[in-house]
Amino acid sequence: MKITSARVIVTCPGRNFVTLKIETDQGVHGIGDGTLNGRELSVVSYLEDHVIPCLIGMDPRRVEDIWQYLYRGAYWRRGPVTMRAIAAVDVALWDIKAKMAGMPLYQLLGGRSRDGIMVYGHANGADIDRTVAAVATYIDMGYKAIRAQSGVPGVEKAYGVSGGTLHYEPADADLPTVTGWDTRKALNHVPQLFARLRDTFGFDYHLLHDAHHRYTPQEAANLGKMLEPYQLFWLEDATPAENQEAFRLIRQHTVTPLAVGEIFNSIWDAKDLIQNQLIDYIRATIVGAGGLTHLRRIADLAGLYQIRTGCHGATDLSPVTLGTALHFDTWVPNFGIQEYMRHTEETDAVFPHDYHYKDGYLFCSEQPGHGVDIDEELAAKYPYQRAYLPVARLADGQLWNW
Ligand code: GCO
Ligand code: MG
Repeated sequence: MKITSARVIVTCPGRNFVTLKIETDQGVHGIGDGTLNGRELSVVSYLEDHVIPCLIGMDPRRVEDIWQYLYRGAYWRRGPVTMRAIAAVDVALWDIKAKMAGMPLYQLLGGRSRDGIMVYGHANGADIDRTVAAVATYIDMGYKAIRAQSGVPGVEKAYGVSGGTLHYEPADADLPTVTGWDTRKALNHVPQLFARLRDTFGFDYHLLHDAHHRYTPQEAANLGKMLEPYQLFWLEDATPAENQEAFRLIRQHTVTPLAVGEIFNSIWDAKDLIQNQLIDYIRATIVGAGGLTHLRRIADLAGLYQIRTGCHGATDLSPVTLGTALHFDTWVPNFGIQEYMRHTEETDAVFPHDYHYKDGYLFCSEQPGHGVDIDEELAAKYPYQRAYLPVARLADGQLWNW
């Protein structure tokens, strides 16, 4: 069996997606996602200029060997661009393998471990009242777990607050929007938000919060401690994790569960955090961390330490990644939760799929493969549009972590 062609399709049905389509001499094709929010065309070039020429003629059934070839064979290891390109190939190859086997992908991973995938949705509002109302909407829709963010008084465009309710898209302009940040004000505000939420909705729902890398370890420890009475499911990205040791300080001061890893691209980004039990949930996902082949290694390492998965699932991860993550989630023994930010109708139409939401859970496709395809004709109607994530600045103008 041979790979006869591989093509990159860039489409922007409201936001940009980079999709790889691999075709074979047996008429079976596979689809992979390589989207890197705000830096999409770098992955396109990496795939077209450096990966696809090597793939033609290869045996698509050798998923592991091709992964090693693209990782070790490049000499230059890791990084968001390389690992997304590898992920796109890896997922397309798993798709082909599962289609050849006539099985939904989770069967090849080891079969079903659970009936449905518990997801969390994003409730946000310009102030606490509006966030409370947004959480109520999610509860009405059956969600068991909800991430809550709210505008911080005195902070211009605080992280995580959007205009709409169900669809939130941070990459909102063709040059980075400038947003504000003030740690002191946020530390006053966030505990008040969760006090109100628990007061209003009780303790039966899981509540999550994303700190989006804004705090120092000491400030994050303080926040975690203040949030303890409200029993969060997790506090996410409490501090940047380039220095994995930073989480030790947070850990020593609070029992609020910690999640990190949406920007990780390899097991090496997570190794110390996992082995020292400094986190509770690992957020790496398929497209970010080198595909299914690599993500399952991260999950297996995490499982040794009772650390559970919590795959990143923002809108910049295409339906191909979400659909594939649902197979991973259906199988992985140490599953925790899956993030679910709904795609727009336009996006869903470009990527036909049959995974579906019901009552707080997502259910993966039962079709052979991962179950997500691309409608190329429709995709061609939405040409690439440059869009960047915002930056954050403090009141004095200094750049901060967005
Ligand atoms: C999340 C995230 C995202 C990211 C986005 C960047 O927890 O879902 O933090 O919303 O900001 O994926 O591209
Ligand atoms: Mg996040």
